Amino acid sequence: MIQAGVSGSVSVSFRKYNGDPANLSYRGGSVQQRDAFVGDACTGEEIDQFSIALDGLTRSRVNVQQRTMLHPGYRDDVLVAFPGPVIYCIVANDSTAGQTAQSFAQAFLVDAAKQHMPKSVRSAIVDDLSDDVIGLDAFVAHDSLLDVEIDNRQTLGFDTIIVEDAPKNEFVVGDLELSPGKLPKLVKASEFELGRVDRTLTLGNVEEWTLAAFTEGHPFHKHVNPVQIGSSIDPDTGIDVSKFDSGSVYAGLSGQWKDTVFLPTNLFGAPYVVTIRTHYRRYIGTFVLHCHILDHEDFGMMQVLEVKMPTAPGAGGHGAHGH
Ligand SMILES: [Cu+2]
Repeated sequence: MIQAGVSGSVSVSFRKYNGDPANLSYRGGSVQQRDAFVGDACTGEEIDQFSIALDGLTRSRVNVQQRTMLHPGYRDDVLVAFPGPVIYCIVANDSTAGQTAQSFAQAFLVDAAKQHMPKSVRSAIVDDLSDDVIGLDAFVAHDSLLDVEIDNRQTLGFDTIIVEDAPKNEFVVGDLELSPGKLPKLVKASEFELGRVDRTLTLGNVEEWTLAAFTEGHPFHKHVNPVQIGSSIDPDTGIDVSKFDSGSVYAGLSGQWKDTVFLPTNLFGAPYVVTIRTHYRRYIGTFVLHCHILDHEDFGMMQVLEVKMPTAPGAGGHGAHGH
């Protein structure tokens, strides 16, 4: 499933259709009318979805989810086992959790590995898939950065600033001022400017970035090298919601690779503090990061980055990361 970035976030679930099949023809109408239709007819339990990849990057293990959260720019590859040949609804909202079909998804993946994997790796892959958590480690394209020494840190914040009597609001990107025990503050914020390089990076470096969105959530999207999610701290509870057992819609993201990461806020616009790591592996030159809500990007929520050789003027040195 792909959310291209031209509407808001959606959470997708699959439920059995229990209404009259004669009522299935397309019906336009208000959101309330559609919600009423779904509430009357799509009353089956939510079916488990087994997520194997995020933004096309394989997860380290399968994540079992009843809802797939698709923020602008997100892609999620899921396996779904429909329990029987009846009509199902694809529903974009919240509901109660459904029953588990884990054994079906697991058996499907194990069978596929037995048939298609080369002999030299087959038994290791089958063992990993047969584990309770359905491990996919052999398919993860990048070595984890979470335990390696980092060369540099960056901070980044997104905010929408309402400007009275102006033709448009300001869509800014800046740095964060971080102080222990306090929420981050957005500093040095500005809109995109053609010809300006906002960050100079060094080839070979591993960096940790601390990210936050203010006022409302924004999906952070960086080109070229993917990012590995470290943590995402809820401003109200201090809990890392990216851990597998957090019970949150953000559960299971820690340690996974993506190129679009949603930066949530709480109801009052206070930011979750998200950390990611990234490695400038091969590419030298300029590229961009931006909010993946495309209207925000077009209105200025974008920065230009440049990766330079470690020996180039203005590069930060280091750059000999040996892994
Ligand atoms: Cu945005």
